[in-house]
Amino acid sequence: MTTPRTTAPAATSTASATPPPGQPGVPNPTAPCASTPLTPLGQGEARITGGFWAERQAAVAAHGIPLGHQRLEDAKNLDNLRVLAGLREGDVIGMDFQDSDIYKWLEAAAWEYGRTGDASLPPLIDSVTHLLEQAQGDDGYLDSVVEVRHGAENRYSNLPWSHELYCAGHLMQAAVAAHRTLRHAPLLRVATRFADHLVATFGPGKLEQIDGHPVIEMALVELYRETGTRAYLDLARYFIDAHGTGIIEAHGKNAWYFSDRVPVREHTTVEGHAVRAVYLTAGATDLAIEESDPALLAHLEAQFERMVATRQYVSGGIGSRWDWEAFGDDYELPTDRGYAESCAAIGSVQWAWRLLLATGKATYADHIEHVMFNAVMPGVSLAGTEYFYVNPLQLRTGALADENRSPAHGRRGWFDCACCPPNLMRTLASLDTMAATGSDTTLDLHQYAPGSYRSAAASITVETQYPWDGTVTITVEEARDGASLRVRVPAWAGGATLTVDGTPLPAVPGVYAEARGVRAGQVLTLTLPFATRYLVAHPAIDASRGCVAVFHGPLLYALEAVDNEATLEEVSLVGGPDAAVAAYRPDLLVGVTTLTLPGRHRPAPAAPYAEEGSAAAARGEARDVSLVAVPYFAWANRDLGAMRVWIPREA
Ligand code: FUB
Ligand code: ZN
Repeated sequence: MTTPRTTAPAATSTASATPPPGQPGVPNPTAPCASTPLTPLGQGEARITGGFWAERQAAVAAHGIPLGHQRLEDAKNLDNLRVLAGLREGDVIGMDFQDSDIYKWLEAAAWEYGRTGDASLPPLIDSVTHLLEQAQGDDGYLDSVVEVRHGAENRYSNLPWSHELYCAGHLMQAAVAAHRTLRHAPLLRVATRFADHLVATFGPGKLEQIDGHPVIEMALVELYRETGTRAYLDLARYFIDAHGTGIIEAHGKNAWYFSDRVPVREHTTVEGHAVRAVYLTAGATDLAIEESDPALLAHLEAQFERMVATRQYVSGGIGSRWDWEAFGDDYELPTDRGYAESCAAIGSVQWAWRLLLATGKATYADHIEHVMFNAVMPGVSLAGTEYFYVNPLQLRTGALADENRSPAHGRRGWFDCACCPPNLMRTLASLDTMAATGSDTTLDLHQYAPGSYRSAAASITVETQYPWDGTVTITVEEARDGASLRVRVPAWAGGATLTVDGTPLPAVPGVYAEARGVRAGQVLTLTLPFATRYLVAHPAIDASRGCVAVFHGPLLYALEAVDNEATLEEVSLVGGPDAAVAAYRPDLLVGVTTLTLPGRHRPAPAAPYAEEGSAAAARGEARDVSLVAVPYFAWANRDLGAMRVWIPREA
């Protein structure tokens, strides 16, 4: 046994059985310098207490988070820290960014504690923190893989790939979460010691380098918000503006992949590795917020709009290329070989959340809803125990599971590269605070989930069966004089209505409906028509041509082989969406609305290619079939077989 690196006393949190009330969620723009029309609520102020999201959160909390800790032991992530701390002999194991899985899990545990007060979590957070304290260098540096595998002399020598600042960023995000929910000083100290080391090391006239994987930018801004240390914000600005200046290229690496081809303030689109790209733009949005920079903000809004218009799947997934886990060209959105990494969808939500806070525009809350339901949630099983890394929109009959991440395996308990599972955990555990925002005069409801939401102006309770039904009932519990309640009306919800104690108010899709001067005891009823909708793709998205994607309310639907006896490659839809029959099935997939759609099965010809109009090109005899579709997020929770989102459409 080697000598322990430090003899730091065991970390102890000040955890009590219940979290401190009203601790801010993520992120928490500061006042007065932050320029946001919307202000986040704390975790105690925004509480999802039931319904769809609470059930998904509960599954991950009951199974995913405890199992996640075990996986960190099984995959040797924690042993890596023990080796670095001198508590264990041997080498480190795994990816360069192996420490980041620990930090994302820590962040999930911290938010989960803030959400529920689960008393089993603080001791785990304490023990991991103590290990971090023991592993951290005297100068604040902390990275098990670099220190042990490559040697301390090689710190920051391979920043495009080493992920040292990426790991630091996730550490900081975990520390901010634990400080907000647990007042956890020891973990915050580990993070600020590392941050102080980075401030001393990087920047103009110092080491003028960037990490190949952003996240440090968002993290430093959040650490600045939590501690008030201005140097962290300054360093975030340095890293953001250093992108696109040729630093990565000078290492002989591909600037496109690393979001380093064009400066953030000049880029007109997103490109390269998808998670990297949107983590960087999310961090830049944080900077625009903190520095009240309308030019940067407008630029980022345009970039976001372009991403959504040209490089996003109908599910909201992004990053279509398996090669390099990257964005493709405009409209390059294959359905069966789509990549759409779970982490990339999470990054898209993080970016949209910051744009929502910065602009107050309902389109960003719409985006969060859409991506959470249809691109993030497919990433985790209904049991909360298994995960998809890759989220294509089609799995072919007989698909071969050719590698670790292949969706043809079905969801998996963990991955060699385990970025997605703990990312999904932290996203669900912190979701409550994205549901509403508020101020002295308003309370804004962005997402519909049963719960209680409280700003300085008003407090409300919400009841709803959403996303299975479009009625949202809001009871005003308390309200200051003149308080306004603003409720998002989704852009897809044509015909939506809002009443206050039965009196109608304007409810225009795509903006917030506002009830002014609400009083305690009033009941607002938002009604969103849940008609089935068929969406067609832009003609340049070749893979989806001639097909429709089926939506019902906010949810994207998919056909699965397990529900349909006809071969999915040979079916088509006939008739319009009005013919769809929706039925809530409490017994199926922990309760979902299924859609029965009129369709047709036509056996395919044997020849792969045949002259147009020839007998060889003719298909077999058509027969009418009823196609059963389930929400896409719930696919692959039963017998794994073929699945498709885009369905050919016959006139
Ligand atoms: O590089 C760290 C993470 O691993 C990325 O965000 C994921 O795409 C995966 O490559
Ligand atoms: Zn991932």
